[in-house]
Formats: sequence, C-alpha cells, structure tokens
Amino acid sequence: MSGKLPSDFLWGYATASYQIEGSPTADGRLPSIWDTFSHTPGKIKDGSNGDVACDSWHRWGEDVALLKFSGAKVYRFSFSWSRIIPEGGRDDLINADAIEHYRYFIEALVKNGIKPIATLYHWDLPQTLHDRYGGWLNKEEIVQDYVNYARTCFRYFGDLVKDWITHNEPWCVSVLGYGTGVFAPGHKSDTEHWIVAHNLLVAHAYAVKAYREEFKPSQGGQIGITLDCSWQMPYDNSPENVAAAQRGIAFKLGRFADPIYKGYYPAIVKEMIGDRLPDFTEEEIAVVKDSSDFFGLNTYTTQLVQDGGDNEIQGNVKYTFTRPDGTQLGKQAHVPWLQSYPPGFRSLLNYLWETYKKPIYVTENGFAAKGENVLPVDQVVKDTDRVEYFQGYTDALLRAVTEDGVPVKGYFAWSLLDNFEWADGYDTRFGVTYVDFKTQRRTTKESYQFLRNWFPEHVET
Ligand code: PNW
Repeated sequence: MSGKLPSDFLWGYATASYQIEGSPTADGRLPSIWDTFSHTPGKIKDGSNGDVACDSWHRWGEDVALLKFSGAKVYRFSFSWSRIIPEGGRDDLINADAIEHYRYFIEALVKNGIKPIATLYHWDLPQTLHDRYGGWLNKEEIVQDYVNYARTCFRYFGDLVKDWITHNEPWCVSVLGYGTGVFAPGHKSDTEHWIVAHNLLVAHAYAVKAYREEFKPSQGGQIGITLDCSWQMPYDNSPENVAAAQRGIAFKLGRFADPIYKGYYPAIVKEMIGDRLPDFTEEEIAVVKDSSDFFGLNTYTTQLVQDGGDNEIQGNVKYTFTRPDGTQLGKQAHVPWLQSYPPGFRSLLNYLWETYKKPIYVTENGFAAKGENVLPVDQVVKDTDRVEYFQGYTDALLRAVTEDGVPVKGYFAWSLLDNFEWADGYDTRFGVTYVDFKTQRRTTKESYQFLRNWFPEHVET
C-alpha cells in the first residue's frame, strides 16, 4: 500500500447553475421554479435571489482561471434547463444561443486540462413545465420532457462531456421541495414527495437508457446519479437505536439507491408508507435497476440517531449531534445541520462500497464556516475551520482508499465560490473563494491553498 491516491484520481470543485450564473433573462432564458420561489417574499432567509449570484454567466473565464490555478483536474457544473430549452418541453424550441455559450465555456475547461462533469438537473425545473402540467408530479409528461432535455445535452455537448450526472440529490428535490416545502416549489404534503421521488427515479432511468443506447456507443462516456447522505450512527448501543440508524439510512438513501443498484425499494420503507409509495411497473423497474455506472455521493456530516418521534419523512427517527455524555460530535458549521466528523465519512464510504459495490465519486463535500456572512474579507480568508474540515475529510478519504480498499475515483469540494445557498440566500458561504457580492471580486481563502497543496502531495504521479 503506497499510502497515496492512484494517479488517475480526479479531484476538483462543484457548483450548480442557479447558485452561480445569475443573468436570469440573458440569451433567451426563461424562469425556473427557483426564480419564482426565491422571488416569493419570505422564502429566502435574507430576502435575496439568484438574479446576480456570482455572475458566472459572464465571468466564467474567471471561474476557469480559478480552477486552473487551483490545480483541479475536474469541474462539476450543472446546465440550466430553462436556458437550453426555455419552455422546457419536448415540442419547445432549443435555444442555440445558450448552447453556443455553454460550448465556449466547456471548451475553455478542456483547453485548460480540466475535465468537465455535467449535472443535468440541479433543481432548476423550467417554470413553464410546472405551470403546464405540475412538473415533477406528472410522470407521463415529465419523464418524456426530461429525457428530451437530456438527449439535447448529450447531442450538443457529448463530444466534450464524457461524464454525466442525471440528478443532484433527489432527496432534496422531493422531500424539501414537495414534503416540507422549504425549497422550490414549496409544496407541503405527505403524499406528493413520494410521487416526485418515484418520478425522478423513472426519469433518471430513461435518460440513462437513452444515453447508453443512442450516444454511448459513439461518445464513449459514463452516466450516473448523485445521492446525498450523511453517515448515521446509533446514538448508543441499544437495539432500538441501532435499528433506528438503519431505518434512517433506508429513508434517506435506500429509497433511491436500492431501486437503482438492487432493483427494489427497501422493505421497511414499503411497510411504513404502504400505498403512498408508488410501485414500479415491470418495465420501469427493469430500466431503473442498474441505471447508474457509479455511486455519486454528496456528503457533509454525520448524525447520531435515536429511535422515536413521529417524523415519517425520516422514518420516525430523531437526529442529534450531542453524544450521551453531553459532548458535541464535532465542530459546528454556520448551518445547524452540519458538524465536522471525518470518521463518519470513512464509515459511510465503506458502507456504500459494501452495500452497492460501485466505484464512488464524492460529488460534493464541504463546510460553511461561522461568521463569513459578517466578517471582513481579510478575516474570512483565514478560514481555519474549513481548512480543518478538509484536513479531516481528505485524510479519511485517503484511508478509505488506501487502507480499506474502497474504490473512490474522484472528490469534488463544495464549492469553488461562495454562492446562492438556496433558502439561506447569501447568508451561508461554502466557497473556498470569497465572493464580494457587491463588486463580484473573488479572493481565495486558505482552504483553497490547502486543497491546492494536499492533492498533489497525496496523488501518485
Ligand atoms: C447540497 N440539508 O444541498 C446541494 O447539492 C448544494 O447545491 C448545496 O449548496 C450544498 O449541498 C450545501 O448545502 C443540501 O439540509 C442542502 O441537509 C441541504 C441539506 C443538505 C444538502
């Protein structure tokens, strides 16, 4: 064991269209559900929206320069559906201006030796499709429109992009968008999010089928999905809490990963949700099973799990960061849902490899340090907590690969830039680069330097 990551290990950064691009009406773009949602009073913590964000629709050259100087091998970004097909549907017009623009940008990445990895859907559904037929709630329509959009991207970008991610975090799309309503389109329901999750899986699977049958033979790439999961540790050794941790993972991850990698829903989810969990038709499940070439994982934290509570969405379990002895699991981030706990990351990687037997890409991992919303830039760039987070998580990654033999193929830090952090607006900053949203000036933080040094030292040449 050399103690290093293999020479073909890919590392870099991740972003998403609505969080960085701005320019909501440029070159024929029409609104997505996130434009509508963020412009609805009361939905975003600081009353902001993505109208400007990092202005990356214009400043992509600066983004590429930041990536290049960081030494990144890969960049994960997402396409804005309502730029490429402004009204979104299979009979609607394809927007040549947006395609040309994205191609310039991708060509710049490739010329600079940065491998592009494209996410098709990072939450910005064309508003027209939501209004026309209910968006993700309408399986017959959305599956066909999503597959048409996916095909359009494969056709126009597949000579340059060889790595595709269909969906980013279907758990967030369904549960936060249609269950708790804190994300667009803001529906609160205990039935809708099960339907949406099911439709996301089916749409994903038919897009993968189209890629494999119509594009992969000539383009030769790979395609998969990104799921999000924290490691879930039993609060203590009691049998109820051990079972609760397993149930928590089934409700967060298994409900998506099991159909894709095993071909069926977890029994415990079926049992608890009953008829509200839509069944797959025989044809659907045949397409869903084995529909991801890899395991795309977004992960930020570890949670301690206790049995009980009546929060059905999470499988009637309770989460805490406080251990039985009263101590905290790790360092608290700016956001309540995140504490740093590197050993949990290592355990999660081992669990995923044992359970699903697929090579893993960590498509997001990162930390929002406290106070970056109010501190002056010269203090924000000394982001010690984020540096410590990345020290711990890269070390856990290295051990999982070199000591445990988990085939992790890539690692993407979230995020290259401070950006529009969804319902938190600009109050929460995940970037390794500070963005002054008044001037759009970018200043790299110490964590950018940390990763710039760490990977060359720990990847074989
Ligand atoms: C992910 N949670 O979202 C997304 O993929 C990114 O777009 C986002 O900026 C990043 O993580 C940081 O939040 C999440 O509440 C949103 O547990 C919310 C949660 C987790 C991930």
